[in-house]
Amino acid sequence: MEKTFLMVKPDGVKRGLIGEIVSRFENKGYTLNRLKMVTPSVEVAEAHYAEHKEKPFFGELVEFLTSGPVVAMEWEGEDIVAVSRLMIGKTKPLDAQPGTIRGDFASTMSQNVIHGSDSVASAERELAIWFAEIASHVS
Ligand code: RTP
Ligand code: MG
Repeated sequence: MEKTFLMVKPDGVKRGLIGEIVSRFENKGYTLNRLKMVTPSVEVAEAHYAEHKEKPFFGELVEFLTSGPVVAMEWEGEDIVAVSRLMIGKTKPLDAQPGTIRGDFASTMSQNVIHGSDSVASAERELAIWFAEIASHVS
């Protein structure tokens, strides 16, 4: 069965949205396999967002992700990578439809409550970063 990596970002944790977000995926029928609450290290945050290393907003991205606890999760279900991205909604607030998590709870591009892997390959890479044994001594 397909797996994905979902994460409640620091703003989502601070705003008390963990239960709301977990409920949406539970209600959808997906299975929560693993969950941990951690304040990410700079090393883990940089590895997670490695694809954006050259972007002008990379520094802010890492600073934001390391600003407080996040809830890192492995979820499983049919076509979960693509469907969870639909449930999360688009990155730009103007494009995030009401009914999606970002559409309902996020009003800025930088603080958008939740991360979801964008492909099966990204999911494998991210789950290895956040849940492999090596992560336990870098996070
Ligand atoms: P995420 O990886 O966090 O789930 O978000 P995403 O796939 O929807 O968006 P992505 O393109 O991967 O960008 C990662 C995060 O970087 C911030 N961003 N800022 N200023 C900008 O142009 C810009 N573009 C992206 C967003 O906070 C986005 O979640
Ligand atoms: Mg992304």
